[in-house]
Amino acid sequence: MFDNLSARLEGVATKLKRKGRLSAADIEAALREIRAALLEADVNLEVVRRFTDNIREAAIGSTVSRALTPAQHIIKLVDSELRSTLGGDSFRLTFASTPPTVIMLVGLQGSGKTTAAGKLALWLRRQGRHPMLVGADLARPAAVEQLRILAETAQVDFFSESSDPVSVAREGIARARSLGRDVVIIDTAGRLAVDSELMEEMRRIEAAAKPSYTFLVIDAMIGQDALATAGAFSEAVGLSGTILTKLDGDARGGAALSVVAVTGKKIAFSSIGEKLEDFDAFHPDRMANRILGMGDVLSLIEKAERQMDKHVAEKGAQKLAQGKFDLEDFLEQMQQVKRMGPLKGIMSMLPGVPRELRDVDIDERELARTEAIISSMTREERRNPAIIDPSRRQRIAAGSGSTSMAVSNLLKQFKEMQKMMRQMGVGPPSATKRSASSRSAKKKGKRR
Ligand SMILES: Nc1nc2c(ncn2[C@@H]2O[C@H](COP(=O)(O)OP(=O)(O)O)[C@@H](O)[C@H]2O)c(=O)[nH]1
Ligand SMILES: [Mg+2]
Repeated sequence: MFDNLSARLEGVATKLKRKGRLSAADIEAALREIRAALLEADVNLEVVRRFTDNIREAAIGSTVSRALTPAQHIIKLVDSELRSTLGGDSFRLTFASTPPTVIMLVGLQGSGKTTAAGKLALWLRRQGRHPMLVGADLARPAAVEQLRILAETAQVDFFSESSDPVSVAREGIARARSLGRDVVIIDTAGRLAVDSELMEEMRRIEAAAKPSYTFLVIDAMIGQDALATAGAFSEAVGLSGTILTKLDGDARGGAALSVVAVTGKKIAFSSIGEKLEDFDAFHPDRMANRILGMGDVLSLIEKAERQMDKHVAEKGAQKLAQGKFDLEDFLEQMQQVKRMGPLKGIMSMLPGVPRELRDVDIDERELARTEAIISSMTREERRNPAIIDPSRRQRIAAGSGSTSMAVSNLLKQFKEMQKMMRQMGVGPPSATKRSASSRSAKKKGKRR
């Protein structure tokens, strides 16, 4: 899900990054592309309109932080708009002071209610709770059996009986209380469409069970029409939030992005597969980051904004862009980065870092050695590493308590890094200015 939307938003970001300053026309062009991307993903029209309006307003009304490039600034605005479209802050489940906490699941047939009931039970059990599943979908005998099997797999208690849905709910809660179970999850019957009989049954169960939470289960694969139908539930019962299922599907994601606007409620949980474990609390910020496809680069931007000395960061970025970034800047930036906390945390936030690398411990001692070597260089050597000949290398090695080999390795790595950064076009001002100045820097380097 969201693959296409992600790719298109990433495209917008890439285009923006190539520009230094953003004109009003640049912003409008980006907004048009964002709008097209959202519409193509089948996002509700009204949601799309609000989305782009908010970004426009924020882009015009705010001053760009010195630590961010204009492109980063827009990306940050898109991210925060995605996040608020997805509900803003995460939903928080709290438990009744006198157990059991009663949770009722409602929704259209096939939306994934019964499966979600089983998943939620397992999720709660893993949080140290003792849930009981109650099967109040008596429309089909198979539904009760489906839930009983899920309860068995999740290793939680189960209750149902062949009476009527209201007394099953009431009896189930009484049973849970007597067994000392602290959460009751009631699975109810769905229909293919909202009908008055179904709504009436839901209301009667609600009146009898007095649930602390009523969640509307919504299949993220459904289209806008079906979503509006599902939204009708929010008027019939006192909805607490929604559970979004089938996020693993290949739908365009429009329903997922419209659900908060349509129901007026937060997404509490999401389900991303058929297995019982494929279920978790929903976090709008993480989902927004995922859609933007930038790892947690936004948290990195924020962290950088909070903790980096903005002036130093900006100076570094500028020199980088001009192709004048030298070892002295490197040392300065390294010390900045170190102030930001354990390297491991920073690594894990960088985009494109493979998951398996994120958990690797970074050798902070190695970093200290690097710092020592650069510190043993003269200012001149740092600014122009080309002058470091074997005798200087030996002096630096002795001064930093390392070896001549280590010094030349570091210089080699630094050269590689410079090359890589130039290729990636890291850093602000305009693209034309950058290539012009890096060309002249290269020429100067040759003359020396
Ligand atoms: N791929 C996938 N399938 C799901 C998910 N949740 C439910 N399903 C499937 O959707 C179908 C309907 O689910 P069910 O719980 O019976 O829906 P109900 O009618 O609302 O109770 C079943 O085949 C489930 O296995 C999910 O997150 N991902
Ligand atoms: Mg069911």
